[in-house]
Amino acid sequence: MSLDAARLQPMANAIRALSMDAVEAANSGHPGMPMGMADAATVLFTKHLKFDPAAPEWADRDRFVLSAGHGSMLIYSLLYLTGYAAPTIDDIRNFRKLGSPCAGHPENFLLPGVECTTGPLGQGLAMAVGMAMAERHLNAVYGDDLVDHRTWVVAGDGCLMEGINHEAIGLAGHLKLGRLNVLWDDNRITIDGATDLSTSEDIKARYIATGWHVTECDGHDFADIDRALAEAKADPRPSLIACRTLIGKGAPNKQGTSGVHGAALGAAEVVAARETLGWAHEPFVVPSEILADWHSAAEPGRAAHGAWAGRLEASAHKDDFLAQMAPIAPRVPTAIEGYIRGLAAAPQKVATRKASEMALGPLTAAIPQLVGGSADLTGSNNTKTPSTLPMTAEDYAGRYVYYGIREFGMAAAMNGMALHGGIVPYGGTFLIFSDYCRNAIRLSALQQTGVVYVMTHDSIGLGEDGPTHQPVEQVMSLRLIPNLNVYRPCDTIETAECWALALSTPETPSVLALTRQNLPQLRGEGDADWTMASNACAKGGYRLRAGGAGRKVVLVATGSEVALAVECAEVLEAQGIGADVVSMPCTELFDAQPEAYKADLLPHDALIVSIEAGSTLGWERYTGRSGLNIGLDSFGASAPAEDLFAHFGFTAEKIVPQILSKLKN
Ligand SMILES: Cc1ncc(C[n+]2csc(CCOP(=O)(O)OP(=O)(O)O)c2C)c(N)n1
Ligand SMILES: [Mg+2]
Repeated sequence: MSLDAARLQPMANAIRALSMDAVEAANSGHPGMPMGMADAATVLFTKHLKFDPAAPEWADRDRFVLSAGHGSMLIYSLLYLTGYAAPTIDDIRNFRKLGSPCAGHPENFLLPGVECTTGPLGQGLAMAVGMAMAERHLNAVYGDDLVDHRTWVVAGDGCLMEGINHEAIGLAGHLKLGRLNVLWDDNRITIDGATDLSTSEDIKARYIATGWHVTECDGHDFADIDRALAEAKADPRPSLIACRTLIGKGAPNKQGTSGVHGAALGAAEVVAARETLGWAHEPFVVPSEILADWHSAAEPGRAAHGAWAGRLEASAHKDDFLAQMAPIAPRVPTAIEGYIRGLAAAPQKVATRKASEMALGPLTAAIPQLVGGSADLTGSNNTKTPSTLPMTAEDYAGRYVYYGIREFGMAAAMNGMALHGGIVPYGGTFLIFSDYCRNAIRLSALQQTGVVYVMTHDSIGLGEDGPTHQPVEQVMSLRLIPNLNVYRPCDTIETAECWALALSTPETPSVLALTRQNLPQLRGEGDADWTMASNACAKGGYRLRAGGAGRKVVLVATGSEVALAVECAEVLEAQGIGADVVSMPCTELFDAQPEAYKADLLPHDALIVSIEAGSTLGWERYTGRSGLNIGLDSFGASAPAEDLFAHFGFTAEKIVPQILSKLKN
């Protein structure tokens, strides 16, 4: 399509009209950003973005990330205008209403073409970094014929001001992700007013300092925008394109002010905007010749898709490529079976972080989609295996990312890789710093990605580093996040079982909470012929040891406290008190079991005792109000782990008397 402004301007104004009308109808939403970025987006979609509306999942499409997610009407307008099956004009009419895929902020699970869920400022751009990493990795493995696309981002002042932006662009600059191009909506307005209320930063200098190429353009001059985007594409570095824009452009009395950021324009201003824009059409009506121009913008992408399909058909790597893009769950059982059977034959007393590394050995060897990493704690998280060589700017084929001390950036990048497809990312840090990643973990869950978080040093059991490093509330608080499986395995076999489960739930992310300290192997009996079907952790909780006759007590424990529960049970049994031990590596999976299974494990006629070296809040749902909850509801302390467990009451000598006294009452 030519850069004829007479043709492009009505196309851009269609975005403006749809955006202001949808926000008006909902009486809620953000018209300013889509109206301000309509011209830049029109040049991007008509001249640069590689996309095929008929195939939103096409592997070699360019990725478009609307990091400034509040401007959701921008992407809804673009998807409708270019001819995606959804949203329909009725969906747009119902913007922000129950049942419409045009939600307040773009949701990847509601609309094909929305690559990721955005709205939490800064994370869209940080996920785009992960998408660009995935592209370079798959390109290195499969070559230009099959993988050769760009990642485009529209980000606002807010995305660039967030702390995660520093982590994300540092990683992108270091990895020289030249196919990542960020259009910055440089409108110098945020909610509170002009940006000079809160910042004096030289953003361009910061990007240059992190290894980025920076250019700028008049965000309302089609030729200038096109020039800047072409320059960004040509530069081997990731690019920031500062698009100088007027927020709410076209609304004559409100443009350029924060008043247009997040509220309907109002009937009078909508009339005035129609006049200013020369848009005489009814709300939600786009004249057919403008729609036809928009549809023709998709032609080059359609042709590119056809050519790509031909290359795939002819490629010697076709089968491998399709396997790379397919779900990995079917590969997991055979990858792990032999290893677990070996553990049954030769038990090992190791930390579960070490057990995780041991499980990752055969898993990463058999499953090329696994790309690991750590936020500068590789030797502590035990995340690297011989199969995962470093991914670097010189060799993107590597499968291990040195994320640096960028926990939030790592988590967001992993979301981006998972959403890109072809990669199943896992990454490590200390469990205590899960809080640094927390909103990205939440987005893993909301976006239904299979990211795996390897969170080691999971309790006071880490010892001397003290309370700043000792998780207390983290395990329980992560359990609060919907669609997130939190695993706390108790030994080598459970750790491998939990890994196998984590890699078998492509739409549910997982956290593995792992110990620093060694733990005895409790499993093995009955595991000589282990198969995925006999994976005991799959039910979330299971009876590890059955008590003797006259069972009066059920001890429910996780991770490092399961061995302690076994010890307590032995003391009770010696006194003639039957005590079961239930290992509960994943409460989420347990909660999903049939009532009869749960009632059999946690019967009403027994005293239920939970033991977990962390917050007790929440354990009542398993122990009942008359049960006993052994845990830690204060900060830890700095000392050797054994001393801490004794000090905080995690010994059979301290726990058994409490059980006996409860039984008497
Ligand atoms: C992490 C986060 N903090 C706060 C918000 C609330 N919020 C939404 S938009 C916005 C201002 C963003 O300013 P800018 O990116 O410049 O957008 P513009 O006003 O230019 O459209 C804020 C604070 C959010 N969505 N995410
Ligand atoms: Mg702004």
